[in-house]
Amino acid sequence: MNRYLDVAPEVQAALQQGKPVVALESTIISHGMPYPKNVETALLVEKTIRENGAVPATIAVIGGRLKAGLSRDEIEYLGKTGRGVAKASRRDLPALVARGADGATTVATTMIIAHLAGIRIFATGGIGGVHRGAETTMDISADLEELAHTPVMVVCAGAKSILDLGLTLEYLETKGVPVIGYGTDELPAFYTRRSGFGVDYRVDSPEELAAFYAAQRGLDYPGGMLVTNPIPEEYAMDKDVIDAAIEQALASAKADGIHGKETTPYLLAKVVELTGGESLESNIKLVLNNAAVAARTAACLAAL
Ligand code: PSU
Ligand code: MN
Repeated sequence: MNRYLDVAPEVQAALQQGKPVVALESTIISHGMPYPKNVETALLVEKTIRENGAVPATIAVIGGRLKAGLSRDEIEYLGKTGRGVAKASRRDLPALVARGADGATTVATTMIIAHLAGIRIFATGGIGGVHRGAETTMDISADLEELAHTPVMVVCAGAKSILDLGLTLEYLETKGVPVIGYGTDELPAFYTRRSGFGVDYRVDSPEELAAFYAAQRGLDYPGGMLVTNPIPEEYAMDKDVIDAAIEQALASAKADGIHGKETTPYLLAKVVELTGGESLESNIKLVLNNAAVAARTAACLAAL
């Protein structure tokens, strides 16, 4: 076991007994949603994982320790402190560990810690990707590079069109990351079920998702895979409403001179502000939907 890693006893026991475990990220708690909805959602996601037959392991860095599995108090602390907790991507881990600091883990960092703990499946809302205008800014999320190197399956609802979805798919193809549509041929765009871009493979059952993951491991090369699970129809947003909010958010990010690691949290918060909380409700519903698919897939994988 890694010297900086603490695995919660329940998670450790499940892993030792070959029982299903699902990792969850914490940037979505500290930077992705406002308090107290963020804490309520984090706890509800854990409950959904349990109801679907797996043990949840919410991941974060606390006091310089890499944590796989958090207590209620730790989740409450991350949610309440919000942006006061550093957003931690791959490059931030050495500094946080060396300084004994706290960090809310992005998709990339959650994958790293999940893998160190031996967790194979991870559920979230949306991943980072290639930003619009990346051909000049070079703003490409470390999440994509992590998917290329770390053998964890990430179940998400696609990516928001704050990103360039076409370039994001190109990048993933170059890096050898399979993009799977769960029950769809089309990449979902987070708040909406459709993006106009096709996925690499359509899979309709957790059993087959587990088979894809097992085959990737059997091929013995590094890297994970991305499962994109469309938001349930009844919670999807109107495309025109969300597109207008995203355009406006992008324009104000430019006007405010936002760049670097602040870009994604800024855009996410702006979209919520502009859509009057409707997008927050959709966000919560799609995360729960992803948690259920991830837990059922983890159960199938444990049975292989
Ligand atoms: N996209 C979302 N919600 C999120 C994030 C992205 O729709 O909460 C968070 C995730 O933690 C993701 C991170 O890993 O933002 C990506 O940040 P960046 O683009 O700076 O790599
Ligand atoms: Mn970036």
